[in-house]
Amino acid sequence: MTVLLAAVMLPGCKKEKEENNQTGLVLGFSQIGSESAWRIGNTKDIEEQAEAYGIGLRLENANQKQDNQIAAIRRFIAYRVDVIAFSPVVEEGWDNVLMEAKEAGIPIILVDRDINTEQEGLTTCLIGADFYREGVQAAEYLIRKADRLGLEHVNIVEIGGTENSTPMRQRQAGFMDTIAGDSRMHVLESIDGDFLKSRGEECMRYYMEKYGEQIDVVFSHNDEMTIGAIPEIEKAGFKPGKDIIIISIDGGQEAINVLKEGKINCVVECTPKLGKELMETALKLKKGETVDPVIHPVEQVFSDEMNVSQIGPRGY
Ligand code: GYE
Repeated sequence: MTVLLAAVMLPGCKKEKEENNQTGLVLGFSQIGSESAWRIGNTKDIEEQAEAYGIGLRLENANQKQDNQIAAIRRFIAYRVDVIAFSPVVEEGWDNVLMEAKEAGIPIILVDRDINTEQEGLTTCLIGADFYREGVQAAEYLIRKADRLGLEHVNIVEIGGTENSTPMRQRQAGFMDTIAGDSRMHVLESIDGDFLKSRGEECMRYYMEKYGEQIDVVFSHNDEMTIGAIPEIEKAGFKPGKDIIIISIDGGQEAINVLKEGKINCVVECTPKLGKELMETALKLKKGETVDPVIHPVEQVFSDEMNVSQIGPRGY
């Protein structure tokens, strides 16, 4: 009965969302998927802000597949939305579909992640975090922590985000560039954990079996993978946050709770709240105004260097 009702009601709800456009603007948005609390928070924020701004939103979830995103962008073109936005799962492979949008005269906004194209001028701007800086901040925390503990040799294992994605590439580059100047730091291995909790778990199990007590630090590119990794450290008989330094990125509520328990040492914030900037930018583009090519949100670092009990509710 419930399923039937949902099936009957869903298309109606979608239409309502698109028709809620007091501004006369329809925005097509292709989201990557629902792989993390970050992503779910990002989708929710974009839906809420579209509603608040009176912008009609046509949102499609690509279930982590680039092909689905390309198909969604083609549907947005056919539907003749005013502006197209998307969070590209990987950086390469967008030239053709973006040329089609350009020929149709529809401006493109990149949300969250960047792309690499052969042709220039296919997109108007990028609204997303400075991932390189997040990697630098993670490494700077580690250097301070090693100083405080008086460590002379630091073995690091890395659990990386989706291969060929901007946050994976930039977080790794920022981190590696920063530790390169510190002769105590040694990276034992880096593996792609695809930003998924299940992969974080698998990677950590492998690391514990292969390196065991040699591991001093886990640098994980997002909270989901960190939360997947922690029980594997415990199962192997070590205390996360004490025997092994745990560094994560995102700052969702679940990870902040674990930071408060002392099982994570540092979480670099990456905010999913990009909806407001997205709506403002889409409105400017509709009016034919120019927009800033890159918009980075302001972000902070949460760690055992501060009074963690005072960190307020995160909202994602
Ligand atoms: O860190 C991760 C998500 O692109 C910033 O994607 C985003 C990343 C985020 O799945 O949790």
